[in-house]
Parts: sequence; structure tokens; C-alpha cells
Amino acid sequence: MFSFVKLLNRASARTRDFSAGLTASRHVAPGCDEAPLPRSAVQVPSRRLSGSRYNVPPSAEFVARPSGIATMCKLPFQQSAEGLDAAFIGVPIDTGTSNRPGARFGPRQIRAESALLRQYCGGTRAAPYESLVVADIGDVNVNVYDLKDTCKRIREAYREIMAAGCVPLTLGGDHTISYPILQAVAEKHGPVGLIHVDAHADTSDVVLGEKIGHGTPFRRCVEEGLLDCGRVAQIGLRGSAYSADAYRWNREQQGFRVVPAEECWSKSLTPLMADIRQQVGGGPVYLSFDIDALDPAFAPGTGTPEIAGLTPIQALEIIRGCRGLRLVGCDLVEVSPPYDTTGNTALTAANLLFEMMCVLPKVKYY
Ligand SMILES: [Mn+2]
Repeated sequence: MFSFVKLLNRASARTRDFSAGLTASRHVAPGCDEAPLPRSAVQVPSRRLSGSRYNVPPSAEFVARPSGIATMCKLPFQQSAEGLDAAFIGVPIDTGTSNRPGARFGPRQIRAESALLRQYCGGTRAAPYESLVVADIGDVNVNVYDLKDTCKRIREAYREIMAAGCVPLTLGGDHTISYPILQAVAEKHGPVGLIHVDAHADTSDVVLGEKIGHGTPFRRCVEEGLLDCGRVAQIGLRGSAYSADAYRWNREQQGFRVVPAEECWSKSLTPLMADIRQQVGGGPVYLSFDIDALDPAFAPGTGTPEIAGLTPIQALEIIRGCRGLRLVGCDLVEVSPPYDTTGNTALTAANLLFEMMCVLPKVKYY
């Protein structure tokens, strides 16, 4: 019988820093006559064992995808953002949703589907794990009974992440979460530029008498001065509205660039992103991506779907078009797994989060 230990050793020789996150490979099937692997060799990320700087997920060439604890991209889990350049973090709430619930299960399923992701971006030749120290730092301990308390908990958690000098890559969760996240981001960086990809503007003032919800986060951000409004772009907006000129407040009063879905139909968004880089560059930028920006044919697992949305190709053009910007945080929100039994919405979200990591400052490209 082929030795599992030999397999691991061979893998280590072929893939530098392979054993990082190897908690995934520790399990030995019942009846298998292998001796258990030495504890120290498999339970501690090799970054700390080897002195190497980076975490690298185990390759599916040597460690089966379905094995192990479901961290984002099969990266090591760590308790805090200390020492990290970027961190995946979940915010599992849907108490801010207005229609279909379920986004509280988003982070969990995005992590599960992310097991398919590999180490490099084949399309752009990005090598994030040769450039950044990244880990999964788990979820914010939210209060599913109290949205305002949840916002406070999110703000406090992200203050710590920002204090550690780490870029958060957030797995949502409904869109309410971007408001307390941006409070913490702006506390550190001052008013930030924003690229907001969404079917909806999310700038309502009050909904059902409430100021906090997934339709209001960017209104609250504007009121609190968290955004540098001339450096805000909203892409993919569409659908029926509460008035005929639904985006006037955004455009005329705040100076946002609003790019409705109609202006995106049937074309590459690469030229648009060249314009938007000019508009939002020159300072820190936050990227907030609501999965409902995509057409529900591609991403049905979401709370407020709108027909005639963006394609996954356009989503990649937008995210890859952010390369060169000083991104200080990114989120991917509104994945509601119960509305997509195929898992494809979460799989798409996992890929988009991976692509966000690939365009962070200092990522190496071959
Ligand atoms: Mn939204």
C-alpha cells in the first residue's frame, strides 16, 4: 500500500510550503494501517514551522478537496488578524434582508465551495500566496436577534482587523454589514472611495421605519462622512424602482458615478473599469460586491434577485479592473444558499473573493 507519509513528503518536495494548512490531511481512514502522522508536522501551519513567510493551501494534487475543516480556500484558520496581510472573515447575518432570507448561511457555503480553488489565478497569472500572508479568521460573533447590536459587533471586530494592518475579505451576510465595516475602515483610512457592484443602490433612507437594513447601508455611510463621494461608482443597478428617477440622489446630490445595468449589457466592462480607476484612484478604495449584481440565471441564490443582470465574465472584468487601486477592504454579500441547491451561487462567490485577493496591492504576477 502506498505510504501516505511518503506521498506527503513527495508533495512537500514538489510544492514549496505545501504543508501549510495541512490540518486537512490528518485524517487516516478507519482500517488504514498507517501510523498517525506526527502531531507537530501536520497541525501547525508550516509558515511557523519552516520560517517561510506565507500560508499556502494544500494542493488537491495531494490532499483531497472534500477533506478537512472548511476554511476559505483551505487556508489555515487563525484566531485574529495579527500578522496577516489579508484575511477572509465571515459575517453570517440575514436579519437585514427585506425579501428572501438565508444569507446567514452564505459564509459557510462559500467556504465549502471554495475547496475547488487552486493557488494561482490562471487567467491573470496572479500568485497571491507568494505575495501575501492570508488566513481565514472565522466569523464575527453576530447577534441574529438584534441587527443594531450586530452592527456594533461587526464594527468592533473590524477595528481590530484594521489595527492589525490587515485587509479584510468579507464573506456575507446581507448587505447591512458593509455599513459597520466601512465605519471601521474609515476610522483608519479616512473617507474612502467605493466601487459598489449591485442590482440596487442600497441608499434608501428609511425602510419600514428602520434606518438599518440591507437597503440603507450606503446612505448611512454618506451621512457619517465615511465615503469620498466623488470617488464612488455604482455598477449594475437595475430593476423596478420607487420613483422614475431612482438614482438622482446618488448622481446629483452626492456625485456618485452610477452605471445602470443597461449601460453594461452586451459589452466588455474592461473600458469602463479604465475610466473608473481614473475616477476612484488616488486614495484608499473599498470594493463591495453584492452577488445580486449578477443575473439570477448565474446566481439565483440571493435575497432580492433582478432579471437582466451582469454575467460572471463581466464580474471578473470589474474585479480584475480594480488591479492597481489601493484596495483596503472587499466584501462579497447576499449569497443565500437555500435558494440555490446547485451551490453555484456560492461557488461563484468563492471565485470572486479569490479574484479580489488577487488584485490586492503587492500581489505578485508572473
Ligand atoms: Mn446590495
